[in-house]
Amino acid sequence: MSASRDRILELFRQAPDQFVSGEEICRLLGVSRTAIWKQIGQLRELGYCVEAVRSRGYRLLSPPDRLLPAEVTSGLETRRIGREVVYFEITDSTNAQARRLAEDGAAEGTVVIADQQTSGRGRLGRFWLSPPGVNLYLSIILRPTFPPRDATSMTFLSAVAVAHAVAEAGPFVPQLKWPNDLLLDGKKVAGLLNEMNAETEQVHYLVLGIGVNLNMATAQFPSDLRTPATSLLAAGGVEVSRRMFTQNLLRHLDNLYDQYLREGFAPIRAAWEQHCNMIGRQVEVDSPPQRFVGTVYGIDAIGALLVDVPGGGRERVLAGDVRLLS
Ligand code: BT5
Repeated sequence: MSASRDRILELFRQAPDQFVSGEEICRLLGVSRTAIWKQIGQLRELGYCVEAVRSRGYRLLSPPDRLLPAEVTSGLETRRIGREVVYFEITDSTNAQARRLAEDGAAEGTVVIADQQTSGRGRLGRFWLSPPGVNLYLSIILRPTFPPRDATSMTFLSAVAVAHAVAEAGPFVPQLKWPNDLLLDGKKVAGLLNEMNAETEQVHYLVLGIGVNLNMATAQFPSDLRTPATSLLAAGGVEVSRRMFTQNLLRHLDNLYDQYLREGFAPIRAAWEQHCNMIGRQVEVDSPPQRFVGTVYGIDAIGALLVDVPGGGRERVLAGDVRLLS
């Protein structure tokens, strides 16, 4: 991470296609010419094509599709989410990093992004495949005043936000699968992992973890994943701008969170049910120690799955996995 590098990128973004003089950068950043030259070298290593012309300065020719803080925050204008972005080229897991930052007092809305994860996490100790340069791996720190029992709503809120961002990225019809998957044509394109640190009555912080397969090639998916997987590139045939997708996603998260704080779970529940591909369909529920078959009715006021079972009863499923049968 480098604050000067981000400031230089910001200056380039403010003056598209124009030269920014070395002198001006020195003055604005309060650093030496040598320091700037070093930062420009780092940007080039990251794939930024920066032209340097004696007596005119530096000009950004072609920005690569990277998710450095300056790229993500430029023009974002959200209320809470993404006011602060922390970036890692490579890290173990953005959720793990977000938890560390939250323990150290990071503000609500702080977003942690990585280009690559070495121990990307799924639920129940599962892994999340996180190769570099192609996808989005992001975690958001929230410090809500609502009680811990309401925290499950945030999984549904992030699912709806990802669904909106996916629908905007191309001719896609995202389907939500309870509790935390987003599918395209029945294949998993995104996963959510929300974690909480709380006492009985108070949430210290929540971490909303989101992984979206954007430009991953079909050949990069191993054949033994739990559910068949896809990416927006594989499903739509066109590369997606990671930067634009991330900004759209953060805007949706920010708007939905704001709406949630004002109006509660009802609008999010309705939006989630609208995108859910399970309503009215037969499923097999695996919620240890229970396993049964039934027809999905919807979700309740805290996001539990409601399943009508043969014989007339309605089960409430709080945790587990669900498989479509028809
Ligand atoms: C999830 O778990 O779907 C939650 C994934 C959350 C990932 C994000 S990335 C940013 C943040 N930082 C983290 O460390 N995690 C979060 P689950 O429902 O348990 O699904 C995991 C299963 O999906 C694995 O066991 C694999 O079979 C499969 N899988 C792994 N990587 C995948 C990928 N990239 N795309 C589709 N499926 C994948």
